[in-house]
Parts: sequence; C-alpha cells; structure tokens
Amino acid sequence: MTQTFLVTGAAGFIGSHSVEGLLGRGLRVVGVDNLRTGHLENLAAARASPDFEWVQADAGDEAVMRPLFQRHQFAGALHLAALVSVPESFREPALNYRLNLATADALARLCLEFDCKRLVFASSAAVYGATATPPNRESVMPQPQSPYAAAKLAAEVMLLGYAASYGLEAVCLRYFNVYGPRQDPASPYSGVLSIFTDRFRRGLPVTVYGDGEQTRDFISVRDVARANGEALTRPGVVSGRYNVCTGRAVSLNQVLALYRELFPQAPPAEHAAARIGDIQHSLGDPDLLRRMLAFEAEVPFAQGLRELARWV
Ligand code: UD2
Repeated sequence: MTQTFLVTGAAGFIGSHSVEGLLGRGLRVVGVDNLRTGHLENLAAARASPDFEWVQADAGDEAVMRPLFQRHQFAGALHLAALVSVPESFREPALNYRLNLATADALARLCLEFDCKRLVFASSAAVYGATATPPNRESVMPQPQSPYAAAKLAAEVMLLGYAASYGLEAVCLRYFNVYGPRQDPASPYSGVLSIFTDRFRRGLPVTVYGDGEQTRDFISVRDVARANGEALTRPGVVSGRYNVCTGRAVSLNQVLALYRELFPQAPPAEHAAARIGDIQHSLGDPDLLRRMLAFEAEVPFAQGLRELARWV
C-alpha cells in the first residue's frame, strides 16, 4: 500500500517544494495550510496530482487535524507550518507561542495517539543565537535571541522528550538560510536573496546593510526539500537535531558579484547601517546530517542563484 504523509505549511515556500518532492517519489501527501503566509498558487502543480489532498486549515486546529489522522494513518508528518517572521515574533509573542510551540506539541501528541511513527520538525539556525563561534554544531548550547528562536528550541525539546518517553521518531531540522523560487520578497525581513533578485529584475538598486562582508550558509530549497523527504522516509533515523546547511560561507559581496553577471545593467548597490541584532557570520556544520541521512547539499550556489533569477 502506498504510504501517506502529512505536510503542514504545505503552501509555503519550503512546504510546496517538499510536497512536490514527495509526490515525485510516488508517495501520497495530505497538505495542510491556513494560508496565513502561504500561497495556494505554490501548490498548483501538486494539486493537479491525484495523490495530493489539499486541506485549508490551521495545523493547530484539533477539530480538523484529529479526523485527518484518524482517516489516513500517516506514515510520517512533516511539520513546517509556523509563524515565520522573527520581527513578528517580537510583536506577537502569544501568537508565536501558539503557532511555533503549542501546535508542534499538539501534532506530536496526535502522532503518538494515531501511531504516526515519525515527526520531522522545521527548526531553525536561529536557535544558535549570536554567541556561538561558527561553524555551528548541534552539540553547542543554543542561545535563542528572539521569541521565534526560543519557541523553535522549546518545540525541539518537547518533541525529543516525547521521543525519549514514548518512542516517537522526532527529527528536528535546523534550516540555515534557505533560498529559491517561491520565497516571498514582500517584506523587508524576507530572505535577502529573494529581495535582491526581485529588485534587480525590476532594475532597482539593492540596499546592503553593513559592509557586505557578512556571510551566510545559503542552501537551495531544492536541497532542503530533498533533506525533508529523506528525513521523513529513510528507515532507521535517530531522533535528534540536525543542521540543514551546506557548510560553505558566502558573503553578500560575493553574492553581489554573481548578480552583476546575471544583471549587468543593474544600478550599483546602496549601503546602509548594519541592522540591529544582525549576525556577522552564520555557518553550519553539515556532518551530522551527512552521517545520518547520507545527505549532502548538491546545488552549487551560483547555479541556485541562476535558477532563482530565471524563476523571477
Ligand atoms: C535569518 C532568518 C531569520 C532568523 C535569523 C537567525 C531568513 C529570511 N531569515 O536571518 O528568520 O532565523 O537568520 O540568525 O532566513 N540584508 C541586506 N539587504 C537586504 C536584506 C538583508 O543587506 O535587503 C542582509 C542582512 O542585514 C543580513 C543578510 O543580508 O546581514 C542576510 O539577511 P536575511 O534577512 O536574509 O537572513 P538572516 O540570516 O539575517
């Protein structure tokens, strides 16, 4: 019998790519999203598949989720639904608590009740905070600097507690800077590459906060979707927290040099003061995930950027 998987946050940037990846492997998917920050257009391809069921709902709404678990006997759940904006988590800590912690806990308990063995949870490199020296390994003490990061870390702790107590397979994936098609450039806090690509395409100058020497571990959403699929389906994974990253640091100035090749007519970048709370260097160690899932990020940064520019 074909296995069915639950994906929450299915209409989001990472969610929609993950759904397509699972469908592409011949699996059945039930996708849940409340469309708070997700977009139904992202699921256009998925919704054309007979193996996809679309449910517009809040992943924390037990009245909807319980019957779904009852009906489908999920082989695994990928929980991506979240409040995704760090600044919003400062403004709305109660909402952040509900969407980023309480919902993960409720889903984990449904998994236990309905024998859904594995829960893959979207955590974030934000849990590391500013203090650790890169590259960040999963063994360092996390120091969340925002309500968002605190809730992600607390959810990890709850899920791993259920893993130890009841044998749930809880895989907490700490995503680094994910980029690629469908990332929404609309907010000033959107991913820098989605903002830059959108502005270059429209012939507008981009703003670099600080000297541009800050570095990030940018990972393509295609790689992230593949990591999610492996974490969900591979036999014998060990519950724990895992970086999802490339292990390679790219500076914004290097990013700009690549953009100059893609958009030779673009106006020069403008500079502004560094953002308050900005981290200078963020880099992950991919070794643990490599050992557990045999996962290796494959999309070279320059190629991923070209794909993004073409999509826009
Ligand atoms: C990422 C996450 C954030 C949080 C944080 C934890 C994204 C979109 N954000 O923030 O949610 O987890 O990591 O550390 O993944 N920049 C510019 N010009 C712009 C926009 C950004 O120069 O128009 C700079 C920005 O100041 C920063 C770098 O680009 O130095 C990356 O910014 P970002 O917002 O894409 O991601 P980051 O790592 O700050």
